[in-house]
Amino acid sequence: MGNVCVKHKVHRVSCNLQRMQTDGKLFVGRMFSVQDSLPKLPVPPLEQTLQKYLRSVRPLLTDEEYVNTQKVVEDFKRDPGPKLQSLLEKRAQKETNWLSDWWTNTAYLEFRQPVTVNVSPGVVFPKQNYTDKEGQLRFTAKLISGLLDYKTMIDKQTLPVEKMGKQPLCMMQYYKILCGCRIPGKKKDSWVCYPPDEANPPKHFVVAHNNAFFFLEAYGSNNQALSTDQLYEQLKYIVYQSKAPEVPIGLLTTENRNKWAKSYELLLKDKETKTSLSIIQRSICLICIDNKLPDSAPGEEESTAAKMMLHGGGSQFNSANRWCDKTLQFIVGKNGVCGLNYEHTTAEGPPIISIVDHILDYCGKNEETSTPSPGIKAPRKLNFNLKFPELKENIEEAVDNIDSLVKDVDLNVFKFTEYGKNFPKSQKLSPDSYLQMAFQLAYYRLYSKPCATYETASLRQFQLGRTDTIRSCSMESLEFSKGMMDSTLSKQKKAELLRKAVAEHKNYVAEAIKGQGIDRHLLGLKLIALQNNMKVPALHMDMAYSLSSHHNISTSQVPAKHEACLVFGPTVPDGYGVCYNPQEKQIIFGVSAFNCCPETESRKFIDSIRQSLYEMKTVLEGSVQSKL
Ligand code: COA
Ligand code: HC5
Repeated sequence: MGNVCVKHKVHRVSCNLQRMQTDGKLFVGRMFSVQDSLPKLPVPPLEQTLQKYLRSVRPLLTDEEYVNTQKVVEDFKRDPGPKLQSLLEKRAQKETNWLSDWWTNTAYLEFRQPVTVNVSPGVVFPKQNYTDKEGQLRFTAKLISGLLDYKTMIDKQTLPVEKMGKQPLCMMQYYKILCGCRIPGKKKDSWVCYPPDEANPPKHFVVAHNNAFFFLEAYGSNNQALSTDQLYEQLKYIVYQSKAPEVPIGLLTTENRNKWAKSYELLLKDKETKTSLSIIQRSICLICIDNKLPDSAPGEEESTAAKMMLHGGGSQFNSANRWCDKTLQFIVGKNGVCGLNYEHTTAEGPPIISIVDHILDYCGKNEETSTPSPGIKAPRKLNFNLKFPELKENIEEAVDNIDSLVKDVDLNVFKFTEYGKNFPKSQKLSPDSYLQMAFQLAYYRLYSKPCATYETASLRQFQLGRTDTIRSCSMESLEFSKGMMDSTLSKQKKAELLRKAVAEHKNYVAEAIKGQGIDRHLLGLKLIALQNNMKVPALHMDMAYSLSSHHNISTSQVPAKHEACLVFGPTVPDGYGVCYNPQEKQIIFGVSAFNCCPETESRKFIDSIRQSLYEMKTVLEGSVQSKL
């Protein structure tokens, strides 16, 4: 296996992730067996990015605007483009990944709005069949056992290396999910991570119930995980110890980050409170046992559940029963409603979903295999002393703010059951590109214009890779959308336009996942200018750049084995957030918008997506595929 050693700097910790001692032998886990041989993220050629950029903005601009942007790009190509490109290439030679730290800062740590709704996605699990408190706690205990089972594979690095096609993927995100936490800062947040091979890795959970937080040890005296029955007894004890709702201190974590940072600083002044905060940060994850669930109209149960996962329903429901800085919060609600919320700084959706799929498989098995662990201790309630009157005021303000945010979120879940990935596959079309074209058509039908659209592209083929943007709106998608709305066109012609638009999108995807996308490259060129005390280039100040970065549709495909529904908020006030889980015979969508924007409405967009999916199938079935 060789002497493989990856050093990766995180903000406060550096971890030697490859070497660990297992049963007295030096062990290089198979999870990281190819880590060192993964390619480094390339810096794409400047000329290529600029050409692609011009193509991508074309459908969003008038002729006159486009001519102007062409000139801006030409100027940039002469100066300062080449200089910035060469500086960026130098950075890329030095760093394991020229983008990853910049991305963590720009996309996450410097972002000042609340992580709730704006950053942290929610996942709804398939409904479980418990109906009372005992069932809720028994399911929670089993969920924890399933999680610990998965955690062993992370800790021992025995998880198989994930692949995309034949390409192995970077597994580093898995190492950060069950040991990390975001920390608020006044201008910029930071995060901590206590990975398994560092001293004192996390061995406890924090359980939230009735807005109180409890320290729950996961392992007994000989490092053996508590059995499911033992966990159940511990959870029962926690519930018994927290019969009445506590001061909703968790709401502070749903606040604007600067505000939360001010409160956090005050909290740290008290020694006991500081210890409580550290216990939360150093935990494996949060387990939220929720109490209340708002009534849902018939057919709305899944959307209500999705709101519970995204924001907790407001101060009257479960929003305070959370610690939103924590990377992972499993949420077990009443009547079988469960799922999770995760803070996005350290990981993308797929590793999270891999854990979810494992837990749901584990919970689906009836037999109880775990044996009791000796030497377990009773859970301990964490104390928070709100010494400063300002803290109480800040909590009151947080109540108002979360309630306004909750009111503003317009969220609906949509299960399209007519067909799934199977249909586009049968038409020899990429299901993902096909769905992206359905979004383009859905938007065009409602607004008679195209819009900048974001789709996540995975960069995990590269060391420490995160994401790039797939600009799904293209001239081809616009031609397709217009064509579909034109009653004079034949099905044959419409199908051709669809195939062309899908091909264009698929090509963009193929390039983006190879590190030849344009958005992160353009971001890099801007950040390297700033780092070298140069001004922001005119290209980045041009209206085409801001317009094409104002994503009225922000999307992400996150496939899951189980019937999970995934949701996140829009990234602009007048936009839609669309997360989709395409399964073989159905597609599950979570669609969000903001109520404060009169032009957007999640139901309206869902109806339009549904219509697009029907119409696209009809035109494909009513046409003959060209042999060319
Ligand atoms: N004909 C028939 N089948 C086809 C096809 C075609 N022309 N093109 C693709 N398919 C098949 C694929 O083989 C695949 O088969 P499978 O279901 O057996 O796996 C399936 O259709 C899906 O392929 P496709 O729809 O093209 O998508 P993809 O799996 O390649 O994913 C992205 C595309 C962009 C979603 C993916 O590359 C990516 O980057 N994902 C990252 C998402 C992410 O990280 N999200 C979370 C962010 S937090
Ligand atoms: C549970 C899965 C949620 C998916 C979250 C996701 O896709 O986040 C995107 C991350 C990225 O870098 O593209 C961001 N987005 C929500 C704005 C699409």
